[in-house]
Amino acid sequence: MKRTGLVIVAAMFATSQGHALDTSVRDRLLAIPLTSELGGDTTRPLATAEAFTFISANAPKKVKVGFTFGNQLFNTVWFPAPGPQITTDGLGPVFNREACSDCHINNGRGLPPPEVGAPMDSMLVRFSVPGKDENGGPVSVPGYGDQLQDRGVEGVPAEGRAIIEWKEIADSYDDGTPYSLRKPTVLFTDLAFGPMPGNLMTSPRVANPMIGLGLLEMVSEDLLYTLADPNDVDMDGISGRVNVVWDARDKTMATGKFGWKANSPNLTNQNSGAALGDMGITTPIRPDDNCGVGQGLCAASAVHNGVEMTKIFLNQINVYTRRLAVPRQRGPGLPEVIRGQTQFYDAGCQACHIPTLETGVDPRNQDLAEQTFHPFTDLLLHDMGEGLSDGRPDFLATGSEWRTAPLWGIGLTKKVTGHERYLHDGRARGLEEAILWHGGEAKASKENFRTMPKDARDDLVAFLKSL
Ligand code: HEC
Ligand code: HEC
Ligand SMILES: [Ca+2]
Ligand SMILES: [Ca+2]
Ligand SMILES: [Ca+2]
Repeated sequence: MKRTGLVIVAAMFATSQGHALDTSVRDRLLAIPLTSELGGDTTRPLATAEAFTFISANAPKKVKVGFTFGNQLFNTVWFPAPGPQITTDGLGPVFNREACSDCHINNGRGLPPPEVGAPMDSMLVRFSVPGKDENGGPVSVPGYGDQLQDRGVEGVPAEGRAIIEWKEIADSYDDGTPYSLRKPTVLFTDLAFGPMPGNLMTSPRVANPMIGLGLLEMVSEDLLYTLADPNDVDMDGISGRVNVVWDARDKTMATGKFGWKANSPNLTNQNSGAALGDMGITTPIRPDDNCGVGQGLCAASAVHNGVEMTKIFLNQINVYTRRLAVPRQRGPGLPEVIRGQTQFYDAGCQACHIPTLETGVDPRNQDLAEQTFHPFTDLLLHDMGEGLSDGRPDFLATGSEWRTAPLWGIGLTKKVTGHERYLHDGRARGLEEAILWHGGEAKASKENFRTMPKDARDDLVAFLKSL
C-alpha cells in the first residue's frame, strides 16, 4: 500500500551518532493493521513451487527486460575460462557452485547435506581468525581466505571439504511432550593447504530466500536506528543493534542488511560478493580472483582478460534480485491462522519479527518507494544465546548475534524448495525446532511458546505457514 506524504519526526533518546531510538516509531509500525499483501504493492497471489520466481506485481515496464535477463543470469551455469561463451565464463579457479540457483533452490533457501559427509550443495562455510581487518571485518585464514571453496576447476585443487556432524539434544515442552534439537559441528577434511589454525572460527550458512529484497534494501538507515535499542533503554529485554559493514562499491562503511548477520549493505555488494566468493566470478566491484595466498595452481590458472561478469550483467542481476515478488498470505481468515496471529503477538515474537516496515523515497525506484509492507523482521542483530552462536564475529555482529530472519514466504518453503530446514545453518527440521532454538534475548519468547498448550502451538505454526 502506498503511503501518503507521511513524515517521520523523531528524537527521544539521542545518541552520539545522531541516530536515536524512538519507541513511538515502533509503536506506530505495530499499530498498522496486518494485511495479506505481505510485500505491499509488489505482492502477487502465488502458492506453487514457482512462487518465488515472479516479477513484483507493480514493476514498471522499463525494468522488465532487465529482470528477464537477470533471471537467466541467476540460473546460468558458468564455465571455466575459456568457455563456450566469453560472456559467461570465468568460473573459479576455486568455487562452491556453478550457478546462483544451485544454492538458492528455486529462489528459496538452501539446506545442509542430507547425509553426513555428502558434499555441500546449497550452503557454505565462512571462516576467520580472531581480530578485525582494515575495514572492521573478519580476518582471513592464512592460505584459505574467508570462505571454504570446496570445488576447483580442472587442475586446481579444491581447498578442502567441510563436513557437518550432528549432536541430538533432548528436551521437552512444558506439557511433557518430548522433542529433540540437533546441533552442528563443522569438521574439515582433504585440506589442500595444510591444517587449519587452532584459533579458527567457523560459520556454516545456508542460502537465503530471494523474495522482497528490493524492499528491504530501501528501508532507510534512520528507520533501523529508530528501532534499534543497543542498551535496551526501554527495558523490554530486547536490544536490537545495527550492523555497520564495509561497502566495497562505495568504499565506505554502511548499514548492514543482507546475509544472516546483516554483513552486507546492499544488493550490489551482496551479489558481487556471491559471484566472487561462491562462484569465483570477478566483477568491476571485485576485480581479482579469490585465490588464497600461496594457492599457486589457483593463481596460475586465473584468467584475467577484464572482469568476468560485466557491469551490465551485474546490474541485471541486481534488478532481478531487487524485484522478486512477495507471495500473498494464504488463508488469513482461517480460525487457526487468526488464533495463531494472536499467539504470535502474545508470545512477543513481534519484538524482533516486527510485522511492518516502510521504505523511504527513491526517485529511481518509485515502485519500491514509500511502501508499507510486512516482512516480519527489524533487520537488526539480536543476541540469540549460546545455542545458536557460531563464535565468529562479522563486523559488529558477535558470534551469538543474528539478523532477525524475515518470515514472509516461510510457509511456502516446502513447496518451493522441497525441504523444511530453517535457521542460518539449516539445523532446524521444522518451524517448531526453529522457535525452540531461540535463546538469549529471545529466550522469554521461546519459553512462551514452549509452555503453550499443544493446540496453541499448532495455531502459531499455522499462522507462520500462512505467511
Ligand atoms: C554456494 C552457495 C551459494 C551460491 C552459489 C550463491 N549463494 Fe547467495 N547466499 C548463499 C549464502 C550461504 C547466503 C548467506 C550468506 C551470509 O549470511 O553470509 C547467501 C545470501 C544471498 C543474498 C542475501 C539474501 C538475504 O536475505 O540477505 C543474496 C541477494 C544472494 N545470496 C544472491 C546470490 C547471487 C546473485 C548469486 C550468484 C551470483 C548467489 N547468491 C550464489 C549461498 C549461495
Ligand atoms: C530477540 C529477537 C527474536 C524474537 C523475540 C523472536 N525471534 Fe525468531 N528469529 C530471530 C533471529 C535473530 C532469527 C535468526 C536466527 C538464526 O538463523 O540463527 C530468527 C529466526 C526465526 C525463524 C526461522 C527463520 C528462518 O528463515 O529460518 C522462525 C520460524 C522464527 N524466528 C519464529 C519466531 C517466533 C514464532 C517467535 C515468537 C515465539 C520468535 N521467532 C521470536 C529473532 C527473534
Ligand atoms: Ca574467475
Ligand atoms: Ca577460500
Ligand atoms: Ca529494548
